[in-house]
Amino acid sequence: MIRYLTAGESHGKALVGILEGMPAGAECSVDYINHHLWRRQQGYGRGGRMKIESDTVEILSGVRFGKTMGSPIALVIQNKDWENWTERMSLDSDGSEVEKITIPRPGHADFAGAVKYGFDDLRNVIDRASARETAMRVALCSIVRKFLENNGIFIGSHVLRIGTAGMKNRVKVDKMIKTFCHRSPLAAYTLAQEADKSDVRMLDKSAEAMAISEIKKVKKAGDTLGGIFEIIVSGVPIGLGSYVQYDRKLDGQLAQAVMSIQAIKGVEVGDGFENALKFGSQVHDEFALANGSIARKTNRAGGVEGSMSNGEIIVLRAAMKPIATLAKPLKAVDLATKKLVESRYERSDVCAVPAASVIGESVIAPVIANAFLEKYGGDSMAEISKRSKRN
Ligand code: EPS
Repeated sequence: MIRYLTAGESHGKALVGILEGMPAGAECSVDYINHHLWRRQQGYGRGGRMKIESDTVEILSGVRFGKTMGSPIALVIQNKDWENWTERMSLDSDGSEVEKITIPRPGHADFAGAVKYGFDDLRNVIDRASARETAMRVALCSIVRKFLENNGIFIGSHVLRIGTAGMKNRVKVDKMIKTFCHRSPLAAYTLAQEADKSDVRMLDKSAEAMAISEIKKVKKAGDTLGGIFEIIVSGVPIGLGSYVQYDRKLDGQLAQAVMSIQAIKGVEVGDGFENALKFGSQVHDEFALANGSIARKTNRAGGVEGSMSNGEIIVLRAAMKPIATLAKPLKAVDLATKKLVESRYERSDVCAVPAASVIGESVIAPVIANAFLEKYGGDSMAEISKRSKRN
Protein backbone atom coordinates (compact mmCIF):
# COMPACT_ATOMS: atom_id res chain seq x y z
CA MET A 1 0.00 0.00 0.00
CA ILE A 2 1.08 3.57 -0.64
CA ARG A 3 2.16 5.64 2.37
CA TYR A 4 4.27 8.72 2.85
CA LEU A 5 6.08 10.78 5.46
CA THR A 6 7.19 14.39 5.39
CA ALA A 7 9.83 16.22 7.43
CA GLY A 8 10.98 19.81 7.57
CA GLU A 9 10.33 23.09 9.31
CA SER A 10 8.75 26.05 7.55
CA HIS A 11 11.91 28.16 7.89
CA GLY A 12 14.35 25.26 7.97
CA LYS A 13 16.68 24.38 5.12
CA ALA A 14 14.31 22.16 3.17
CA LEU A 15 11.22 19.99 3.16
CA VAL A 16 11.80 16.30 2.57
CA GLY A 17 9.46 13.43 1.88
CA ILE A 18 9.43 9.69 1.26
CA LEU A 19 6.75 7.96 -0.77
CA GLU A 20 6.63 4.21 -0.29
CA GLY A 21 4.60 1.52 -2.02
CA MET A 22 4.27 2.99 -5.50
CA PRO A 23 4.04 0.24 -8.12
CA ALA A 24 6.92 -0.01 -10.59
CA GLY A 25 6.67 1.55 -14.02
CA ALA A 26 4.48 4.51 -13.08
CA GLU A 27 5.23 7.77 -14.88
CA CYS A 28 7.01 10.33 -12.71
CA SER A 29 8.32 13.68 -13.88
CA VAL A 30 9.69 16.73 -12.11
CA ASP A 31 7.69 18.99 -14.45
CA TYR A 32 4.39 17.37 -13.51
CA ILE A 33 5.13 17.68 -9.77
CA ASN A 34 6.32 21.28 -10.19
CA HIS A 35 3.12 22.18 -12.00
CA HIS A 36 1.05 21.14 -8.96
CA LEU A 37 3.51 22.87 -6.62
CA TRP A 38 2.96 26.02 -8.65
CA ARG A 39 -0.82 25.62 -8.43
CA ARG A 40 -0.54 25.34 -4.62
CA GLN A 41 1.34 28.62 -4.45
CA GLN A 42 -1.34 30.62 -6.31
CA GLY A 43 -4.37 32.36 -4.90
CA TYR A 44 -5.21 35.92 -3.97
CA GLY A 45 -4.66 36.54 -0.27
CA ARG A 46 -1.27 34.89 0.25
CA GLY A 47 1.32 36.78 2.28
CA GLY A 48 4.91 37.88 1.60
CA ARG A 49 6.32 34.35 1.85
CA MET A 50 4.93 33.31 -1.52
CA LYS A 51 6.96 36.11 -3.14
CA ILE A 52 10.11 34.49 -1.74
CA GLU A 53 9.39 30.84 -2.56
CA SER A 54 9.02 29.33 -6.03
CA ASP A 55 8.76 25.69 -5.11
CA THR A 56 10.51 23.11 -7.23
CA VAL A 57 11.19 19.50 -6.37
CA GLU A 58 14.31 17.42 -6.61
CA ILE A 59 13.84 13.66 -6.94
CA LEU A 60 16.57 11.86 -5.02
CA SER A 61 15.60 8.22 -5.45
CA GLY A 62 13.09 5.68 -6.67
CA VAL A 63 12.77 6.97 -10.24
CA ARG A 64 14.79 6.01 -13.31
CA PHE A 65 14.23 7.11 -16.92
CA GLY A 66 10.98 8.81 -15.89
CA LYS A 67 9.45 5.72 -14.29
CA THR A 68 9.09 4.56 -10.69
CA MET A 69 11.09 1.46 -9.74
CA GLY A 70 8.87 0.20 -6.91
CA SER A 71 11.47 1.42 -4.43
CA PRO A 72 10.96 4.32 -2.00
CA ILE A 73 10.85 7.71 -3.70
CA ALA A 74 12.66 10.48 -1.85
CA LEU A 75 11.98 14.14 -2.62
CA VAL A 76 13.37 17.45 -1.46
CA ILE A 77 12.10 21.03 -1.80
CA GLN A 78 14.47 23.78 -0.69
CA ASN A 79 13.11 26.64 1.45
CA LYS A 80 14.52 29.78 -0.13
CA ASP A 81 13.55 31.80 2.97
CA TRP A 82 15.92 29.68 5.08
CA GLU A 83 18.77 32.03 4.21
CA ASN A 84 16.99 34.69 6.29
CA TRP A 85 16.54 32.30 9.21
CA THR A 86 19.91 30.61 9.65
CA GLU A 87 20.43 32.05 13.16
CA ARG A 88 16.86 31.59 14.34
CA MET A 89 16.74 28.03 12.97
CA SER A 90 20.36 27.11 13.72
CA LEU A 91 20.96 23.38 14.17
CA ASP A 92 23.86 23.66 16.58
CA SER A 93 24.09 27.07 18.31
CA ASP A 94 22.72 27.23 21.87
CA GLY A 95 20.05 29.73 20.79
CA SER A 96 20.90 32.19 23.58
CA GLU A 97 21.04 35.09 21.07
CA VAL A 98 17.61 34.31 19.66
CA GLU A 99 14.50 35.94 21.13
CA LYS A 100 12.04 33.35 22.46
CA ILE A 101 8.43 33.49 21.33
CA THR A 102 6.18 33.08 24.38
CA ILE A 103 2.79 34.50 23.34
CA PRO A 104 0.53 31.89 21.72
CA ARG A 105 -1.88 32.89 18.94
CA PRO A 106 -5.48 31.82 19.62
CA GLY A 107 -6.48 29.20 17.03
CA HIS A 108 -2.91 28.13 16.30
CA ALA A 109 -1.01 25.03 17.44
CA ASP A 110 1.25 27.29 19.56
CA PHE A 111 -0.30 26.79 23.02
CA ALA A 112 -1.16 23.08 23.06
CA GLY A 113 2.07 22.27 21.19
CA ALA A 114 4.27 24.12 23.69
CA VAL A 115 2.53 22.53 26.69
CA LYS A 116 2.66 19.07 25.09
CA TYR A 117 6.38 19.12 24.23
CA GLY A 118 7.49 21.31 27.14
CA PHE A 119 8.90 24.14 25.00
CA ASP A 120 9.67 27.61 26.34
CA ASP A 121 9.92 28.91 22.74
CA LEU A 122 6.85 28.59 20.51
CA ARG A 123 9.01 28.73 17.36
CA ASN A 124 9.49 24.95 17.66
CA VAL A 125 5.73 24.48 17.28
CA ILE A 126 5.09 27.26 14.77
CA ASP A 127 7.62 25.97 12.31
CA ARG A 128 6.40 22.41 12.05
CA ALA A 129 2.68 23.12 12.47
CA SER A 130 2.93 25.56 9.54
CA ALA A 131 1.05 24.78 6.36
CA ARG A 132 4.37 25.13 4.56
CA GLU A 133 4.58 21.36 5.12
CA THR A 134 1.82 20.87 2.56
CA ALA A 135 4.24 21.76 -0.25
CA MET A 136 5.89 18.38 0.28
CA ARG A 137 2.54 16.63 0.59
CA VAL A 138 1.49 18.06 -2.77
CA ALA A 139 4.79 16.92 -4.30
CA LEU A 140 4.52 13.35 -2.99
CA CYS A 141 0.82 13.04 -3.75
CA SER A 142 1.31 14.37 -7.30
CA ILE A 143 3.23 11.18 -8.10
CA VAL A 144 0.22 9.18 -6.92
CA ARG A 145 -2.13 11.48 -8.78
CA LYS A 146 -0.32 10.82 -12.06
CA PHE A 147 -0.68 7.08 -11.39
CA LEU A 148 -4.44 7.60 -10.97
CA GLU A 149 -4.66 9.68 -14.15
CA ASN A 150 -2.94 6.90 -16.07
CA ASN A 151 -5.65 4.62 -14.72
CA GLY A 152 -8.44 6.94 -15.85
CA ILE A 153 -9.13 8.64 -12.50
CA PHE A 154 -8.94 12.45 -12.28
CA ILE A 155 -9.10 14.81 -9.30
CA GLY A 156 -10.05 18.49 -9.36
CA SER A 157 -11.32 21.18 -7.04
CA HIS A 158 -12.75 24.67 -6.86
CA VAL A 159 -13.54 27.17 -4.14
CA LEU A 160 -17.19 27.58 -3.19
CA ARG A 161 -16.91 30.32 -0.58
CA ILE A 162 -14.41 32.72 0.86
CA GLY A 163 -15.93 34.28 3.95
CA THR A 164 -19.45 35.12 2.85
CA ALA A 165 -18.51 35.57 -0.84
CA GLY A 166 -19.99 32.80 -2.94
CA MET A 167 -22.95 32.07 -0.63
CA LYS A 168 -25.58 33.37 -3.01
CA ASN A 169 -24.22 31.62 -6.06
CA ARG A 170 -24.66 27.97 -5.12
CA VAL A 171 -27.41 27.29 -7.68
CA LYS A 172 -25.44 28.95 -10.48
CA VAL A 173 -22.28 27.07 -9.49
CA ASP A 174 -24.23 23.79 -9.31
CA LYS A 175 -25.31 24.32 -12.90
CA MET A 176 -21.73 25.02 -13.95
CA ILE A 177 -20.50 21.92 -12.16
CA LYS A 178 -23.12 19.86 -13.99
CA THR A 179 -21.75 21.05 -17.30
CA PHE A 180 -18.27 19.87 -16.29
CA CYS A 181 -19.31 16.76 -14.41
CA HIS A 182 -21.14 14.86 -17.09
CA ARG A 183 -19.78 11.49 -15.98
CA SER A 184 -16.78 11.88 -18.23
CA PRO A 185 -13.64 10.51 -16.55
CA LEU A 186 -12.02 13.84 -17.43
CA ALA A 187 -14.71 15.91 -15.68
CA ALA A 188 -12.61 16.72 -12.60
CA TYR A 189 -9.62 17.64 -14.74
CA THR A 190 -11.69 20.04 -16.86
CA LEU A 191 -13.21 21.59 -13.76
CA ALA A 192 -9.81 22.12 -12.12
CA GLN A 193 -8.46 23.75 -15.26
CA GLU A 194 -11.38 26.18 -15.24
CA ALA A 195 -10.86 26.93 -11.53
CA ASP A 196 -7.13 27.48 -12.13
CA LYS A 197 -8.03 30.47 -14.34
CA SER A 198 -9.42 32.30 -11.30
CA ASP A 199 -7.23 34.05 -8.69
CA VAL A 200 -9.40 32.51 -5.99
CA ARG A 201 -10.18 29.23 -7.86
CA MET A 202 -13.86 30.18 -8.09
CA LEU A 203 -15.95 29.20 -11.10
CA ASP A 204 -18.37 32.10 -10.82
CA LYS A 205 -16.95 35.48 -11.84
CA SER A 206 -19.25 37.57 -9.62
CA ALA A 207 -18.36 35.46 -6.57
CA GLU A 208 -14.69 35.79 -7.52
CA ALA A 209 -14.93 39.61 -7.58
CA MET A 210 -16.73 39.62 -4.22
CA ALA A 211 -14.14 37.29 -2.70
CA ILE A 212 -11.21 39.42 -3.87
CA SER A 213 -12.77 42.62 -2.55
CA GLU A 214 -13.58 40.88 0.76
CA ILE A 215 -9.97 39.70 1.10
CA LYS A 216 -8.74 43.26 0.42
CA LYS A 217 -11.14 44.70 3.00
CA VAL A 218 -10.28 42.12 5.62
CA LYS A 219 -6.54 42.56 5.06
CA LYS A 220 -6.87 46.29 5.70
CA ALA A 221 -8.74 45.53 8.90
CA GLY A 222 -5.91 43.24 10.06
CA ASP A 223 -8.18 40.23 9.95
CA THR A 224 -8.26 36.90 8.07
CA LEU A 225 -10.72 34.73 6.14
CA GLY A 226 -11.56 31.06 5.73
CA GLY A 227 -13.91 29.37 3.32
CA ILE A 228 -15.25 26.21 1.74
CA PHE A 229 -13.80 24.27 -1.17
CA GLU A 230 -15.04 21.28 -3.10
CA ILE A 231 -12.97 18.35 -4.35
CA ILE A 232 -14.25 16.25 -7.23
CA VAL A 233 -13.01 12.85 -8.41
CA SER A 234 -14.11 11.48 -11.78
CA GLY A 235 -13.53 8.15 -13.49
CA VAL A 236 -13.79 6.18 -10.25
CA PRO A 237 -14.83 2.55 -10.76
CA ILE A 238 -17.66 1.09 -8.67
CA GLY A 239 -16.67 -0.66 -5.45
CA LEU A 240 -13.59 1.14 -4.10
CA GLY A 241 -13.57 0.89 -0.30
CA SER A 242 -15.84 -1.45 1.60
CA TYR A 243 -18.73 -1.50 4.05
CA VAL A 244 -17.43 -4.63 5.83
CA GLN A 245 -14.97 -3.03 8.30
CA TYR A 246 -14.70 0.48 9.78
CA ASP A 247 -11.16 1.12 8.58
CA ARG A 248 -11.92 0.07 5.00
CA LYS A 249 -14.65 2.66 4.51
CA LEU A 250 -13.74 4.98 1.63
CA ASP A 251 -15.62 8.02 2.99
CA GLY A 252 -13.94 7.64 6.38
CA GLN A 253 -10.50 7.49 4.79
CA LEU A 254 -11.19 10.47 2.50
CA ALA A 255 -12.49 12.57 5.40
CA GLN A 256 -9.39 11.75 7.45
CA ALA A 257 -7.08 12.79 4.63
CA VAL A 258 -8.87 16.11 4.10
CA MET A 259 -9.15 16.81 7.86
CA SER A 260 -5.39 16.34 8.12
CA ILE A 261 -4.81 19.55 6.16
CA GLN A 262 -3.86 22.48 8.41
CA ALA A 263 -6.88 24.67 9.38
CA ILE A 264 -9.55 22.29 8.05
CA LYS A 265 -12.36 21.99 10.60
CA GLY A 266 -15.11 20.20 8.69
CA VAL A 267 -15.61 17.75 5.82
CA GLU A 268 -18.77 16.54 4.10
CA VAL A 269 -19.36 13.91 1.45
CA GLY A 270 -21.85 15.01 -1.20
CA ASP A 271 -24.62 17.16 0.27
CA GLY A 272 -23.94 15.69 3.74
CA PHE A 273 -25.05 18.59 5.97
CA GLU A 274 -27.88 19.80 3.73
CA ASN A 275 -29.23 16.24 3.38
CA ALA A 276 -29.51 15.98 7.16
CA LEU A 277 -32.26 18.64 7.09
CA LYS A 278 -34.40 16.93 4.41
CA PHE A 279 -36.67 13.88 4.02
CA GLY A 280 -35.21 10.64 2.71
CA SER A 281 -37.36 10.97 -0.39
CA GLN A 282 -35.70 14.32 -1.13
CA VAL A 283 -32.20 13.04 -0.57
CA HIS A 284 -31.55 9.58 -1.97
CA ASP A 285 -30.44 9.33 -5.57
CA GLU A 286 -33.04 7.42 -7.57
CA PHE A 287 -31.99 4.85 -10.11
CA ALA A 288 -32.82 5.23 -13.78
CA LEU A 289 -32.13 3.34 -16.98
CA ALA A 290 -30.24 5.18 -19.70
CA ASN A 291 -29.91 3.20 -22.94
CA GLY A 292 -30.19 -0.03 -20.96
CA SER A 293 -27.47 0.94 -18.44
CA ILE A 294 -28.02 1.67 -14.77
CA ALA A 295 -27.87 5.42 -14.14
CA ARG A 296 -28.64 7.86 -11.31
CA LYS A 297 -30.85 10.92 -11.62
CA THR A 298 -28.92 12.90 -9.03
CA ASN A 299 -25.69 12.62 -7.02
CA ARG A 300 -26.53 13.99 -3.57
CA ALA A 301 -24.60 11.12 -1.99
CA GLY A 302 -21.42 12.47 -3.56
CA GLY A 303 -20.46 9.24 -5.29
CA VAL A 304 -20.24 7.16 -2.12
CA GLU A 305 -22.92 4.76 -0.85
CA GLY A 306 -22.28 2.24 1.91
CA SER A 307 -18.74 3.66 2.14
CA MET A 308 -17.96 2.42 -1.38
CA SER A 309 -17.63 4.35 -4.61
CA ASN A 310 -20.84 3.90 -6.60
CA GLY A 311 -19.52 4.96 -10.00
CA GLU A 312 -20.74 8.56 -9.74
CA ILE A 313 -18.42 11.52 -9.35
CA ILE A 314 -17.03 11.70 -5.81
CA VAL A 315 -17.77 15.08 -4.21
CA LEU A 316 -16.15 16.22 -0.96
CA ARG A 317 -16.41 19.63 0.68
CA ALA A 318 -14.10 21.04 3.30
CA ALA A 319 -14.43 24.01 5.65
CA MET A 320 -11.25 25.94 6.35
CA LYS A 321 -11.14 28.23 9.38
CA PRO A 322 -9.73 31.75 8.98
CA ILE A 323 -5.91 31.88 9.32
CA ALA A 324 -4.99 32.10 13.02
CA THR A 325 -2.26 34.74 12.63
CA LEU A 326 -4.04 38.09 12.93
CA ALA A 327 -2.55 41.55 12.55
CA LYS A 328 -5.47 42.77 14.71
CA PRO A 329 -4.52 41.22 18.05
CA LEU A 330 -6.73 38.96 20.17
CA LYS A 331 -6.26 38.38 23.86
CA ALA A 332 -3.55 35.91 24.84
CA VAL A 333 -1.49 35.00 27.90
CA ASP A 334 2.29 35.35 27.78
CA LEU A 335 3.47 31.89 28.84
CA ALA A 336 6.68 33.34 30.32
CA THR A 337 5.10 36.07 32.49
CA LYS A 338 1.56 34.61 32.85
CA LYS A 339 0.24 38.12 32.10
CA LEU A 340 -2.78 38.83 29.89
CA VAL A 341 -1.43 40.48 26.73
CA GLU A 342 -2.30 41.05 23.10
CA SER A 343 -1.40 38.18 20.76
CA ARG A 344 1.68 38.74 18.61
CA TYR A 345 1.71 39.02 14.83
CA GLU A 346 4.16 37.57 12.37
CA ARG A 347 4.03 37.59 8.58
CA SER A 348 1.28 35.35 7.30
CA ASP A 349 -1.47 34.90 4.73
CA VAL A 350 -4.87 36.64 4.88
CA CYS A 351 -6.63 33.80 3.07
CA ALA A 352 -5.27 30.46 1.84
CA VAL A 353 -8.48 28.71 0.76
CA PRO A 354 -7.45 28.49 -2.95
CA ALA A 355 -4.17 26.82 -1.95
CA ALA A 356 -6.01 24.49 0.44
CA SER A 357 -8.23 23.29 -2.42
CA VAL A 358 -5.15 22.16 -4.37
CA ILE A 359 -3.81 20.47 -1.23
CA GLY A 360 -7.20 18.75 -0.84
CA GLU A 361 -6.95 17.36 -4.37
CA SER A 362 -3.50 16.04 -3.54
CA VAL A 363 -4.03 14.40 -0.15
CA ILE A 364 -6.92 12.27 -1.33
CA ALA A 365 -4.87 10.78 -4.18
CA PRO A 366 -3.20 8.11 -1.97
CA VAL A 367 -6.59 7.18 -0.45
CA ILE A 368 -8.16 6.62 -3.87
CA ALA A 369 -5.01 4.90 -5.15
CA ASN A 370 -4.88 2.50 -2.20
CA ALA A 371 -8.54 1.58 -2.64
CA PHE A 372 -7.86 1.09 -6.37
CA LEU A 373 -4.78 -1.04 -5.64
CA GLU A 374 -6.69 -3.10 -3.09
CA LYS A 375 -9.10 -4.04 -5.86
CA TYR A 376 -6.86 -4.18 -8.91
CA GLY A 377 -3.38 -4.10 -7.39
CA GLY A 378 -0.09 -5.46 -8.62
CA ASP A 379 3.59 -4.67 -8.35
CA SER A 380 3.86 -3.01 -11.74
CA MET A 381 1.76 -0.86 -14.04
CA ALA A 382 1.65 -3.75 -16.51
CA GLU A 383 0.13 -6.09 -13.90
CA ILE A 384 -2.33 -3.46 -12.71
CA SER A 385 -3.56 -2.56 -16.16
CA LYS A 386 -4.23 -6.26 -16.91
CA ARG A 387 -6.23 -6.60 -13.69
CA SER A 388 -8.15 -3.35 -13.94
CA LYS A 389 -8.91 -3.83 -17.66
CA ARG A 390 -9.38 -0.08 -17.88
CA ASN A 391 -6.45 0.72 -20.17
C1 EPS B 1 2.03 29.78 7.51
C2 EPS B 1 2.53 31.09 7.56
C3 EPS B 1 3.11 31.75 6.36
C4 EPS B 1 2.51 31.10 5.11
C5 EPS B 1 2.84 29.62 5.23
C6 EPS B 1 1.95 29.02 6.25
O1 EPS B 1 4.51 31.56 6.25
P1 EPS B 1 5.54 32.59 6.87
O2 EPS B 1 5.40 32.44 8.36
O3 EPS B 1 6.89 32.14 6.38
O4 EPS B 1 5.15 33.95 6.37
O5 EPS B 1 2.99 31.70 3.94
O6 EPS B 1 2.64 28.97 4.02
C7 EPS B 1 3.75 28.64 3.30
C8 EPS B 1 4.96 29.04 3.57
C9 EPS B 1 3.43 27.79 2.16
O7 EPS B 1 4.35 27.40 1.42
O8 EPS B 1 2.23 27.49 1.98
C10 EPS B 1 1.54 29.10 8.71
O9 EPS B 1 1.79 29.61 9.82
O10 EPS B 1 0.87 28.04 8.61
